[in-house]
Formats: sequence, structure tokens, C-alpha cells
Amino acid sequence: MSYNPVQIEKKWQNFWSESDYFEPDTSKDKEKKYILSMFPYPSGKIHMGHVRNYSISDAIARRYKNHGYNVLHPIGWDSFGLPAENASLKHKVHPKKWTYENIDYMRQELKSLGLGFSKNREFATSDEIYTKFEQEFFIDMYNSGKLYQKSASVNWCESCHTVLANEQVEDGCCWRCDEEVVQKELPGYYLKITDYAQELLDDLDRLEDGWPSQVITMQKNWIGRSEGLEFEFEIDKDSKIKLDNNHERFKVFTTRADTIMGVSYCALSPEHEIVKYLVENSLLDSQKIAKIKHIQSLTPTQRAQSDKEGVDLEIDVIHPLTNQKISVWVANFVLNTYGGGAVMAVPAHDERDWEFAHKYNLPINQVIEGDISSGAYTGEGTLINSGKYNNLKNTKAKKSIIYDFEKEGLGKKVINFKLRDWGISRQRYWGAPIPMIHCDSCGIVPEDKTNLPITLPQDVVITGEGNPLSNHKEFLSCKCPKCGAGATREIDTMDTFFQSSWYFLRYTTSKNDMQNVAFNKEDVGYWMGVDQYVGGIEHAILHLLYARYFTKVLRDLGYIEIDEPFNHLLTQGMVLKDGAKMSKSKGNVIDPDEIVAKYGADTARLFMLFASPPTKELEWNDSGVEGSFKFIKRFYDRSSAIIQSDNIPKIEHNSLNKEEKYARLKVYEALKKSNEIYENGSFAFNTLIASVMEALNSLSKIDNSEIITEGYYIFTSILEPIIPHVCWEISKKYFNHKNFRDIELLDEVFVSDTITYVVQINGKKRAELELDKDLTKEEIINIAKQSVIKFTQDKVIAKEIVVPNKLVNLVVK
Ligand code: ANZ
Ligand code: ZN
Repeated sequence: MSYNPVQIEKKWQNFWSESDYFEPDTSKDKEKKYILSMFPYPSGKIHMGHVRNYSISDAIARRYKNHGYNVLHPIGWDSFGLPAENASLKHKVHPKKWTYENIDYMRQELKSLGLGFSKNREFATSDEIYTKFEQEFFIDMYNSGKLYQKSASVNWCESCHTVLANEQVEDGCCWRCDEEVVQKELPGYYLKITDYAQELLDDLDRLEDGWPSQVITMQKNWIGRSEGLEFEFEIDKDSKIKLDNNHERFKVFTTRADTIMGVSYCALSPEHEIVKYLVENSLLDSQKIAKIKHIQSLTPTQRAQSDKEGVDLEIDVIHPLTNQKISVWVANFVLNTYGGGAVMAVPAHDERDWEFAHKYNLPINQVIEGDISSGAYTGEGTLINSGKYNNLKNTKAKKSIIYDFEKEGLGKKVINFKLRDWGISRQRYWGAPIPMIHCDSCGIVPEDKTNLPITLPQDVVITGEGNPLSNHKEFLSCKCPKCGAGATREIDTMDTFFQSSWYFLRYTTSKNDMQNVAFNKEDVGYWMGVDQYVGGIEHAILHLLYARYFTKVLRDLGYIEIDEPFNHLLTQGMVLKDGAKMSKSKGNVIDPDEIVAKYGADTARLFMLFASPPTKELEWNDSGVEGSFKFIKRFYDRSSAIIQSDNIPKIEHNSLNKEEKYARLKVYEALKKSNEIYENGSFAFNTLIASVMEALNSLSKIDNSEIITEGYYIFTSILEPIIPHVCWEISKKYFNHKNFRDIELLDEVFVSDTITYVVQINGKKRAELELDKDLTKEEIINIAKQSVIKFTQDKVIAKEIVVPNKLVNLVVK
């Protein structure tokens, strides 16, 4: 009997699935653990990133199940989205067919990895019933004012032919295809995530213990709260260029009210109303207008990458405190979407303002003590050149100036957020239809809920140009739910992140109920929050922020009662090959199916968990895979030394010899490690596996079959979450299938016959010794002296100090 993964693995996979082994109990009396991995997009094949993700979540889920918890570890498919349309174009296959065939194939792949998913609750987000509930949410959100329609300048990807949310633009490029994003004016639907900005920020505190600090920081920065002063500048009536009554003032926002006396010019964004007015009415010369138009044509990223640039607008404003005239410019570094799209520039204390002032020879007024000889001084300090605020510390001055502005009615303290409303309209076919109707007399009206789901027509041809729904007469034509007249259906579909914002709630509800409700409130109450979520860091401010927000919205709509969805989050590291991310575009992928076919699923899983701690990058390594296979083979082959028994043998520890005691200690150290990595939440499977390897080595040096039997009993328990097939096989064969619950740690095993002594010379550590605990003081000193002889050779030992059971200190001259 030699290790044959093909035989073993199929057998146990079938057993688990036929016996519904991983289905959770529907009764709610046991303590629960909800273990969730981010659901996959059905692209056609699983990749190593999936293998890693699911090996981690499966190990955690199995462990909790072995320890008596009611475990939910579900799987589903994030199945709407663009790749299906691209595939459709390329292979002339309908997106739906492509998607569902991929799901069937990938489900098999996951099964072949021996992943313990509760599959009764599996669903795909493109299922019509999922769309139905989602459209109900959409309508509830619309009716409660949490969702609205507007026309706005949006991020547009030319290659994907669709709008992107701000969160989906990375360094000015499309998150999916890397094409440079352009701005375009389009109508669309928006979720008012900004209404929840403060709560989303505050509740991050609650996640501090369960989430990686990196993700928390990224969300904080994205939400971008800042406190400051908002006030208006009046335009000077004597300016060279005269403006009309609608353009007499503009608003600015500053976080540095303390620098108010140092303002030396103002800068407007190229899209600012006043700039538009000047350009449209040709109030500036043609050269200036051409330059403004040029800046307007650049994307935010292009602007950020170019030098500071601008144009003098030939108007002045009046400083609200000094009544001095200040020139107004348009500048490429001012964003239109933040703080009113205008800034008071203080070049002495702001880098960008300094660069701009330097280029255009604008005055630089220092108002805080510090060095401005080679650039802005942006630190703290004492105020100067600031009239009544002189000599105040700038932090104090900030408060005092804001107070005065408020008292005089000149301005107010405001809180600004960088977070913008979430645009969810996508100009694509393969998505959940937005359940809205355009009526000539009633405007936009939500569809009647009884008509849901609004489903996608199947008879469409994907051309890659525009949305095929736009000329599908049957789909377009509908009745206005308000006035009954003929009306037109909305053709945009929802952002797929809308679907992934609530899928985890649906898993909580059992199969029968899933036909009737999106999820059952009671089930959500029992299973949520997710005890451990596992997924990629790339979702730090996309999915993970949207899902938090969505949870709060559903709470406020009365669907659920929780505030936060994910109690603990583990962001797994990337899988690399030759130092680069393993990906199709890099051409360095290893096919998981081939690894499973050649070595078996247990080897693939062991390698994934052994090669690196879960949160760190994992470098693919053929010999590491080979090594994992060899370990399992040895583990299996040596199991023949086990004494077959229902019970593990009772061992008299004190009667064992030194080697036996040591081997047993190693086994128990592995057991201890296993407890530790779950309790401290590190899930450092790599250290557990290393510990088992060490223990297996020591076992191979003795031939006490009772200790070997006990060792294997412990190994199969602690390794079952990692290499389940081989553990079930051994356990079935020799232990008549006891459960995989660990046995207790035995103190007597940890009582050592040796004591660790530190040897110091003049108080400095020079060696560490494992000494027999029965040695006399003289013997200890002699061994200690021997161990450090190279440090004492030509010196005199003046004193020998022994602290029993701890250390020997030699005083040397
Ligand atoms: C004067 C000032 C003096 C500023 C100084 C900074 C330093 P955060 O912290 O990110 O909220 N600002 C305001 N609106 C802007 C816009 N639309 N585009 C570009 N910059 C804008 O940034 C707020 C600060 O960024 C504001 O404070 C403003 O410059 C600038 F020594 O006002 B400050
Ligand atoms: Zn794109």
C-alpha cells in the first residue's frame, strides 16, 4: 500500500458531497462560525490565487467544524460582468451560456481540491431570482432617497464602453483593462454613500482588532475626512474684467485657516463656473482661452503629472480680513470636485501653491515662522505678519480665526469628505437591469415590484459597440406604472459591485427559503457577522467599502439589524512566479488542474499553506511542490506502524526513555502550535506544518508503536484542515473514524528533564545550554565555562555566579 492520491481523493470527495457533510445545521442552538472566502468570477478556470484563497478558508472552516461549531462555509459566483461579453464577441457564444458553462466547470475544479463548501446554498448573481431581490432593493433605495438619478461628468473607459465608479479608476486608468479613463457627461444612478461617510469612518474603530491595519488606513484615506473653514471671496468691482451678477463671489475651503493672512492669490479649477463664464463669453484673449481649453482636455492624472500651470484671469478678489486685492488664476492642480473647486493659495506654506507662485512670479507672504528659502514651510509654528494673531501657536490661531469668521458671519467651520457618491449605471448588456422606466409625462418612475424581475432578453447580438438593449423593441417598450401610458425601459445595468455587496447575507438562508426571500432576517441574525473573511487586498476600498455601506443601508431600510458585515478579515498575499504576479497577461501561470492531476489536491493545499504565511506573498516553486508531495507520501507510508484501535493508547510518560520522551514532546508541541494559530488569529499554517514535520522526524527515530499511534492520532487531527483526504484515509483505516477533535495537552509531556541556562560573561549573553536538571552547582559551572572558553582563554575568571534554573554569569578581568 503506497500513497495513491487519485484513489483516495475521489473517494473522500464523493463521501463528503453524498453525505452532505459540510452542510450547516439549520437549528440554531450550537455556536456558529461563518467562514467566507470572496466568491469567484466564473472566468472559465480557477487559478492559483483561488486555490490559495480557498485553501485558507477551508482549513479554518474545517478546524471549527472539527471542534464542534456549526460552520457555514459557502460558495457562489459573481457572475455578471464584462468578460462574458468579451468572450461572447470572441467565441460567438451567448454571455449566459458562457457564464453558466464556466460555473459548471469550475465547480468541478473546486470539488477536486476537496474544498468543504456548503453547496446547497450555492447561487450565481446572474440568476434571475437574485436579480429580482436586487431590483427590489434598488427600488426601496430609490423611494427612500438613498439612490438618485443625475447627469454628471463621469469616468468613461473607451475600451470597456462603460462608466466606472471612482473606486474603479486606478492611477487614472480602468481597473479592468488599464485603458486611460476619460471624463464624459452622462445621466446615471447614484447611491448616496456620502450620507454614510461619517459612520463608515467611525465604525472602522470597531474593526481595529479584526481587520489588517493597512485596509483600515486605506479606507480612512479614501473617505478622506478633513475639518476646515469655508468662506467666500467677493470679486472686486474694479477688476479689469467685469462679471455679471451671477458671478460676484466664490467659495473656498481651507484646512489651514491659520495661514489666512498669507493668502497671495486664489486659484480656480478649470471647470469652475467663473472660468466657464469667462471662456464662453470670450472675456479673455484667445491665447489664454486656448490654454484653458487645453488644460480642460487633460484627465486628472495627466494634470497631476504635468508641471503646475495656469492663467491669470484678470480679476481680483477682496481679502475678507485685510480688504487687500488678490489676483485670481485658474490652475491645473485645483480639483473641481472638492471643496468648491477653488483655493486660497498660501505659497509660503503649501508646496503646490509655492511651485505655482514661483513659476508666475506671484507674491509669497510668510505668516508662520520657519525656513522658506528653498520651498514652502508646511510645519507647525508661531504666527507672524498676521496682525492680532501674531505670536499665537498656529494650532491655536486656527481655532481663533475660525471662531472670528463664524462670529462675524464671514464663514463657517465645515467637514469635507473626499468620498463621492457611488455611480452604479453601466452601459452594458450582461448585468442586472436597472428597474426604472422613462415616461414622457411622469419622468423617471420605478417599475412596479410585482413585475420583477426585469430580466435580460436572450435574443441579442453582442457587437462590442454600445448596449444591444438600446435597439431591442420588446425590452424597451413598457407601461408607466404611474399613469399607464406607453413608456421606455432603462437600458443601463447595475455595477457588479452592487451584487457583491449583499451576497454574503443570502448564504445565511437555507435553500428552501431562498426561493421566497433575499435572505431571512432571523438567519442573518444568527450567522452574521462573518467570523472570518478571506480575500485579496485589491478589494480594500472597492468591495470591502461598498459591502460595509450596503449593510448599513439594508439596516436602515429595516431588512437586517447589523452594522458591520465582516468581523475579521484576512487579506491573503499574492501568488508569484519568478518574482512577478502569476497572471495570464504575464504568461507565467501554473494550472491548478495539472498540479492536482500530478500530485493530488492534498499536495496543492499543503504547498499553498506551507510555502508562506497566509498574508504574505507566495513564490511558486516546483521543488516546494515536490517536497510537499514527498512529505505526504512519507506521512502516509509510515502510518503502517500505527496500532489499529478505537482508542489511543494510554502512555506512562515517566517510563519512557529520553528519545521517546523527546519524540512525544515534539508531537505535543505541534498540537500546541495548532491551538495557538487559531486562537491568535494568525492562521500561520506554515509554522504548524513545520512543527509537524519536525515531530514526524523524531517519531521516525524511535520504534515505540504506542507513541507513534498517539502521534498519528494527533497529526490526523491537526492536519485534517490542511490535507483532509489523506487524514481521513488514515483515520478511517486505523482509528475507526474518530472525529478530528484534538486531544488535550498533557502537562507531563511538557515537563522537561532539562533546563535552559543562559551563560553570560560580564553580564553579556554568550551561550545557551540545555542542562540535565539533576546536575550539581559545580557541574553546571564547569559545563558553562567549557561552552564559552573561546571568550575566556587569556583572561582570569574572578567570580562565578549561578542563578538556579536560569543563568551562569562569569565575571572576567
Ligand atoms: C490654504 C492652505 C494653506 C491649504 C496651506 C493648505 C496648506 P485636504 O486636507 O485634502 O482636505 N484645496 C481645497 N480645495 C481644493 C481643490 N478643489 N483642489 C485642490 N486643492 C484644494 O486639503 C484641503 C486643502 O487643499 C485646503 O487647505 C486647500 O489648500 C486645498 F498652508 O488652503 B489649503
Ligand atoms: Zn476598461
